[in-house]
Amino acid sequence: MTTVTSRNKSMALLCAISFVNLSILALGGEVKDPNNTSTGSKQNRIEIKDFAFNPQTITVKSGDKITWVNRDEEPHTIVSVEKQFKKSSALDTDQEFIITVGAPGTYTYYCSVHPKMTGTIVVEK
Ligand SMILES: [Cu+2]
Repeated sequence: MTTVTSRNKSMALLCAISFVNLSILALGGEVKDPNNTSTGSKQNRIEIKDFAFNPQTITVKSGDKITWVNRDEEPHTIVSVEKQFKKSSALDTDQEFIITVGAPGTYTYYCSVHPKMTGTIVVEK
């Protein structure tokens, strides 16, 4: 009887371990998802660091997404000169702002808190 009980305990432990492993795998999948967009468009990321947009000029295709992430301790905004997209709110540290680009063309944007910070978006067909 004792053998059966300990075997049951081992099985229960194995199940628990498998469950934990599955949870980790599921989490890993979620983290990877933003880099593997279902549309097949590549990830276009602009980092805001030391009061500059990096890269300052980005070339994307119409329909692509662009993500800005603020790596500064200061708040920054993203404002389109040509009103290509709606102005972002003030981004806190590590906060992101995402747009989907539309018509082809060359667009400029700046940070309304620090207007000397500018960037260019080139949208190809
Ligand atoms: Cu700024």
